[in-house]
Amino acid sequence: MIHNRYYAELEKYEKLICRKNQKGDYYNGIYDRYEYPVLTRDHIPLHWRYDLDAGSNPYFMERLGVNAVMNSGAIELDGRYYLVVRVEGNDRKSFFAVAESEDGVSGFRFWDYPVTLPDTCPEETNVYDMRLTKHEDGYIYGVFCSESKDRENPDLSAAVAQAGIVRTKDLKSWERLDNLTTLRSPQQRNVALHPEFVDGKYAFYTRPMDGFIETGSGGGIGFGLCEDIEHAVIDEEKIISRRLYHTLTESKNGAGAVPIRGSKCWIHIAHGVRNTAAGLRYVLYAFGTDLEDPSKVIAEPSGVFLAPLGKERVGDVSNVVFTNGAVARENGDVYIYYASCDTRVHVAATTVAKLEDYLFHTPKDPLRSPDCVKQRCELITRNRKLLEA
Ligand code: BGC
Ligand code: BMA
Repeated sequence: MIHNRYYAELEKYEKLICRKNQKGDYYNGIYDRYEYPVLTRDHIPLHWRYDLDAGSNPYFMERLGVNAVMNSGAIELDGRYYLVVRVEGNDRKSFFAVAESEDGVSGFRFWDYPVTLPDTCPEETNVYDMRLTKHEDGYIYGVFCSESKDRENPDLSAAVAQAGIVRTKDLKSWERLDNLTTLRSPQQRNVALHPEFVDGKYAFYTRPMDGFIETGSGGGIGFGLCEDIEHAVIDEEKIISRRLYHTLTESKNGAGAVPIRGSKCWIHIAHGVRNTAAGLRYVLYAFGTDLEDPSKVIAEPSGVFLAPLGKERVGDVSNVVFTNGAVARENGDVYIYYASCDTRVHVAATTVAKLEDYLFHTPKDPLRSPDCVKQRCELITRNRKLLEA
């Protein structure tokens, strides 16, 4: 028999899923933040967490709790929105699950079961942060981080991060391909596949790093080509978005959402990390690359695109926003799915036109305080003339 309490909890759950979302008060002209997160752990179906049977679960306890839902790949298929969500169980292991919505800003519901990835790497302990690419070869690719214990290092938290690759046509059956091999970088995280062939090859954004946490000599977001997606090997990784001293990318950076084809450039929304007394701070930044040569940066606005704000600032890993998925619709609307603090998923809405205006008309970072003051004074002077006219 189903436990009585189930029905009371189900009512709360349905109320949450059916809650309409709307744009919040925050304004910067660049994007609108929606008021409510689109996904939280409370969006996980009750029967994924509770044993509903009153006989075996007399107290109606969560038996397999979910700690957080975050960092989602995103895709639009036939006018509907799908997130491939990183779900983190109470046991700290992550897995993927598909959530679907009609309008992309509310009503996200998980499918019947989480994604079962082909289990091809016995040493793999954890998987997370899938980027979904609708590739021109006709497949949808998922590139994610595959993490294993570093057996050669006695430190218990020493690990190895690799880029796992799967493909699908329907988000239901997934074929696992070989992990990406980068000949010059021992570890990889935050890898994304470009949606189009470049010089007839598959193009990846990589993030070379020496160790598991520290990128070390890894200079930033890399770009590399490979011939065979089923056994992907990249030799040279060209650094396209470099880490820089005293900017938001000083400690690390990495590709975020798969780049969006605009009318002037490929639009990249990436993350940058700096170290602080309060730990690592993750923010989003943006840049644009050449439509013909996506490894060539042609727009580099200064500073933060999106940083954790208000309630977004607190969670399991505080002071973090992270994106690995956005949807660009044919009409130019863009939905950026970002997680805050490894805890929940939000959406910000904008358009391709706004993003390109932002990319090409936001001043560049002059990199030194005196030049930054000069830059700001110029703006103030121009505006004062207008205000006084
Ligand atoms: C966590 C990731 C994190 C990475 C580096 C992994 O074990 O699951 O969320 O980004 O460590 O800190
Ligand atoms: C990692 C990322 C994310 C996470 C972030 C903050 O490096 O890959 O999984 O959101 O750290 O913990």
